[in-house]
Amino acid sequence: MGKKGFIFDLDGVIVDTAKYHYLAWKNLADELGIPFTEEQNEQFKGVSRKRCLEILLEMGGLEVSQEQFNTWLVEKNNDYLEYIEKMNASEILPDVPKVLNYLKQHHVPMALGSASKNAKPILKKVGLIPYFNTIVDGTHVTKAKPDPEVFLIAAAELKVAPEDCIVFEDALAGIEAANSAEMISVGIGDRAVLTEAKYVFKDFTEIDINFIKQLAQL
Ligand code: B16
Ligand code: MG
Repeated sequence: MGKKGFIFDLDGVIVDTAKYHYLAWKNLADELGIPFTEEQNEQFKGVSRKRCLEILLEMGGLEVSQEQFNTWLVEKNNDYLEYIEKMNASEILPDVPKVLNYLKQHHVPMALGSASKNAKPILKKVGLIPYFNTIVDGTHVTKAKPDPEVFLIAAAELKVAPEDCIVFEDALAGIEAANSAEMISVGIGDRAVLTEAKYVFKDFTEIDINFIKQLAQL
């Protein structure tokens, strides 16, 4: 076994942008007369923007032209961008810096592996860019989670073998992606949802630094 690498999902792991995605999708859903609850928003976690809109339209039983589809995609994203414009370091989820700082101090390579095309501006807003050796996001991948592409690119860029990578994910699709890349999956969220994760924690406050030390084999 070689050097270890850590890969972090963004939304739901490092920051809670899911609430802003929800508000922006809700605005569009209201406009289209499609009922949309926070529960339904669960299906949108870890899923690409395009796929989210397809799901929303399926929920409403709507079929639309490519042009209309693209207009709504832009509308949703512009709305979302207004929410993230106001983000700052206070939105980093509790105890995430504890883990990032520990790994940084021990020179463990770290990557971001997110489906979001807005990952870089969000990391900039919250001041976490310097922690990551590489940022692999929705602008780099052709296949969405549960396809392992995003994590495999991250591992290659970290120059760490996939089986030596540890992935932190809040979405089931992301856990599946990590598992099919033969990485160690750590679920952040509900044990009942993240059934396939090797380990599950409610959030980072439940993670003991000794656990990280062991995973990193320090
Ligand atoms: P954007 P993650 C994902 O981020 C979100 O969980 C998902 O809800 C969103 O639709 C997707 O990013 C695309 O985001 O519209 O910003 O490109 O969890 O993979 O960090
Ligand atoms: Mg996520």
